Amino acid sequence: MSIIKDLEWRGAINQQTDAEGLEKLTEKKSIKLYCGVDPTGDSMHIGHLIPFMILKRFQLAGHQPIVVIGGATGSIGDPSGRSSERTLQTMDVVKENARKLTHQMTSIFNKEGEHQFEIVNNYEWLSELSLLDFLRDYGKHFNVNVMLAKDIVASRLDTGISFTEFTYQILQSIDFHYLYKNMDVQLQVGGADQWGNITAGLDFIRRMEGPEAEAYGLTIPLMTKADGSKFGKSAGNAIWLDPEQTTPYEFYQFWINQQDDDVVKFLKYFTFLDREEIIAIGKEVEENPHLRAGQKRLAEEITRFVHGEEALQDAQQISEALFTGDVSQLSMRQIEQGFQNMPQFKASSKPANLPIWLVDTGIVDSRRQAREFVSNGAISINGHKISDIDYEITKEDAIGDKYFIVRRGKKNYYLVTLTD
Ligand code: 383
Repeated sequence: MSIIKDLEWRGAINQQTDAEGLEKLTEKKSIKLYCGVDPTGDSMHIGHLIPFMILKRFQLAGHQPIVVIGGATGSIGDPSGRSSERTLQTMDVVKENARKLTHQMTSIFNKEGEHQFEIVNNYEWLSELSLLDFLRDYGKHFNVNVMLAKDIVASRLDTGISFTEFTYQILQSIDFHYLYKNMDVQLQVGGADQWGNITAGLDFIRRMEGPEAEAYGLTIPLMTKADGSKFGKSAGNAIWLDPEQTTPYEFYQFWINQQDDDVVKFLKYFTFLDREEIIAIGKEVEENPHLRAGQKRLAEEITRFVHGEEALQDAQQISEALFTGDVSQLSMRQIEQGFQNMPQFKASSKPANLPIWLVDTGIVDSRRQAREFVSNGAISINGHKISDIDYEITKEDAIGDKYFIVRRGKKNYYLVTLTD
């Protein structure tokens, strides 16, 4: 199957400038293609993954991906998909973000022993441009009427758009032309929001290099969910690729919690599993939805891809332990990760009567209630059920002399950290 047919099957194509031409070209030879990301933040989120995973798919089919980190464009800010003007960030912040994104991109897409993405920063060429060169060599080829008609700009005419953001499409066009001319790049890939910028670049390439210039654009649909809720958020927070901002455990859980209706679509977008396997998993999801085999496979594949095998194992062990209640085997590192966003309490290491300790830590409101929970067998400490209301809890019970994992009922977990 051709790479383009594979992308079509995955539902990953929104628009193409010349579908037939691109399919022919990619079947004929190994091409270079690119996608850009602006360092407007210090981490990518899962929405960014899709286009870069598509670059990876092209690479697996024998093509050569280039990533543009927008050190220059990011200092301006793309107006696409935004309803209001951005606040400029300092150049120092943009540079630091660019460094972090480059690092993130490298750790996900340039793993040892695999083919590498080439990563370039458009600050390299865009920062060299003088104002007069910009106006004479580039500005002259852009028609303001055409620029105004682009969705990105047209949608902002009511509320207003600065000259700076208005100019953004020219910068991205200069990139495409620069990469076409100097690095032989023939295709730009991006999300549906990038259509205006990508086609502006293609027009510019033809203007500079003649109508025969062979370059293409391809966009990917905006990700949607079957129930209409917004994709990529969990409890209102974005799912970041930076493990400090979204732990690999939370990341894994995000995928595990997806609905049956979305699983096949996400497997097509976010894994490199082939058609047969995805179809087989889809069947399994339909026949035995309660097993959640699709969600598990999705979470496993994508967590391994983004965070690596070790982080995946941690995430799986934490999930398993919290599900079964058998938390006694968790390592300190796993406890810290798994409980980061759960209720946390502190206690001194003095031995204490369990019901009283539960009240003193703040987990239970009253001694009467605490005694009830304990005698009913509702309380486990570090995976062991304790139903003796006279039980003395001591430092020796703590995991690593530091943590008590308290479980009340099936689902309520609390982490108690010893302060001394
Ligand atoms: C900069 C210079 C180029 C080509 C592209 C760019 C960045 C582009 C942009 N992209 C988004 C971003 O940076 O703003 N102008 O956050 C997102 N992308 C990709 C994809 C997406 C887009 O990085 O749809 C989601 O991830 O295109 O919003 O020469």
